[in-house]
Amino acid sequence: MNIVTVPTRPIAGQRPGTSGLRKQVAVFQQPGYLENFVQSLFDALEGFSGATLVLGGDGRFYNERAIQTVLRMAAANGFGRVIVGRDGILSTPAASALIRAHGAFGGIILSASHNPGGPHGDFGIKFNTANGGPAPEAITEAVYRRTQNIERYLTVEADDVNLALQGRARVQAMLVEVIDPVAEYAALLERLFDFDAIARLLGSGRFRMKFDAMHAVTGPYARAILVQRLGAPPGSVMNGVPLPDFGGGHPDPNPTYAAELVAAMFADDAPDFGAASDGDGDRNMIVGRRFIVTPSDSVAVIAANAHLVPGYAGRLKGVARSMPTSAALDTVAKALGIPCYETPTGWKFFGNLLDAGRITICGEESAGTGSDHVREKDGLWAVLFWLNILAVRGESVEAVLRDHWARYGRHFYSRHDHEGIDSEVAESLMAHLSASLSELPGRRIGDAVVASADHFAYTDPVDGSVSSGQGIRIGFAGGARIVFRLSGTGTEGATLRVYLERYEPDAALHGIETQAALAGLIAAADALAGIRQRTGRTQPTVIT
Ligand code: VG1
Ligand code: CO
Repeated sequence: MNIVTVPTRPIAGQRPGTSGLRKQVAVFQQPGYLENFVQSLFDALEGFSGATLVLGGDGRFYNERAIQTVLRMAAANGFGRVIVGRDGILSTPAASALIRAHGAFGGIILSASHNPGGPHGDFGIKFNTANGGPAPEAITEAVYRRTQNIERYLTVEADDVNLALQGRARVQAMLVEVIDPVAEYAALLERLFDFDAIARLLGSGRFRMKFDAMHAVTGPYARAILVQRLGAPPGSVMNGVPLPDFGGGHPDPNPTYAAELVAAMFADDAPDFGAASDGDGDRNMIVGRRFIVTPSDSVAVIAANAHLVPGYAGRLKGVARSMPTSAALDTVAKALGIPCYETPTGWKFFGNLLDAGRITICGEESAGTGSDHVREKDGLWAVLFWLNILAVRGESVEAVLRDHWARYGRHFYSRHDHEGIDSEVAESLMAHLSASLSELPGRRIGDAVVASADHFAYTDPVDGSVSSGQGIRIGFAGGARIVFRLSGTGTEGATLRVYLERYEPDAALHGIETQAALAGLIAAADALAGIRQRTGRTQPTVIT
């Protein structure tokens, strides 16, 4: 093989965040930017000579160019085979499934997930290990260290691989298999859910659904599974054609950015069930008729109803949620008598628990839900889980939620995002809050008394690794809490996330509107952190 060694120099700022390295497209287009990161990744890894790599992305602008670059570099660095999705497409959960099914060394997923795409949008790259899950911090930090002293990258001279053509190709000695991005993933989901029951529901004429693919990666997956396999009418999938700029939208499934779906679900002739996924297909939003399901509630409902779903009946070993996710899941775990783990934000922290067989289902408040079937959160998996529950119970989404609250109590929950604030302002807000923590316990804020205030740190129960500085938690007497974090996925300025939660056992009070139910906490968050005064913002950019 003719390996070309290209001299290069370190480029600052290549530290992966919550989920891979995300930057504006223009940054990734700088000569050597992608190459430096990919070579640093390969330099930080060992034992892949002759091994298999899974490769694909969410179809955003620059996806195909980046894939061709990675293919040449994988060949030069000694991979034996790359499995790549046709047209360079692989959703994040589908990539995870392929890595596991093919015994791959790992996978490279090209995505900035929910961040906007297009020439003026964002691009991203992340590495998943042989278990199919996002690389743990030990690896991402080693990659980052390598980016700081890299001097060369390796590539080969070779023509582009025709990604439109399913089948085998070669990049010098390395085999490239271009595969259907949907087939194996769809077959995996079919083994978990009662497809016959769901097909009966969708074909009954008494149940209508809308799935919003937001012009992102799930379009082809949703058409193949919901329409072709389960018989939903073709109009059930909206925005189903992946576009390099996601149609100019923000492929983040929440009431603000999936406004089109929400409008349809609140219309007079609203369907019974609505759902949406994000850029790379790992998130989900669940909506009933005129009823939005909070992701924290969704994972709790999924766990509480898992006995109704063939792939999960009688086999919940434990559950886990990220720290800012509401404790609705904990309440279900307690009732089921199974452990509930609390991890930092980001799916990589669930990997060890899943691998060790300690948990079966896990979720995050940011619309991520998943299980041990892969090692990523999985948008369509959550949609099928809900459809399976509805098919068995024969009730509306709202009825399922009201029954859940009546049984377990309601965790009023909301996240307020302040996007695009000045980084220094955000850092100083967090620093001031941090400096005040030791004086807070015992203090009265509005009509609540602070019971605890700390930085969340996590010790992985499986490998003992410690992750500190994972968000500031303020707990109040009575159990309400506020969490403050800065986002680790944005590319411009900073995003302050404020997470608000209050438990209400009294069913007579479950109908209160969420923001009204949390008004006291919202005011307390501002009093504690000085959000308005420091950022000049009077309203959050996004409320979920
Ligand atoms: C956000 C979410 C987090 C999620 C991460 C990646 O991170 O809060 O829960 O795991 O995005 O999801 P942050 O650091 O911005 O809060 V995805 O679908 O963007 O890969
Ligand atoms: Co995503």
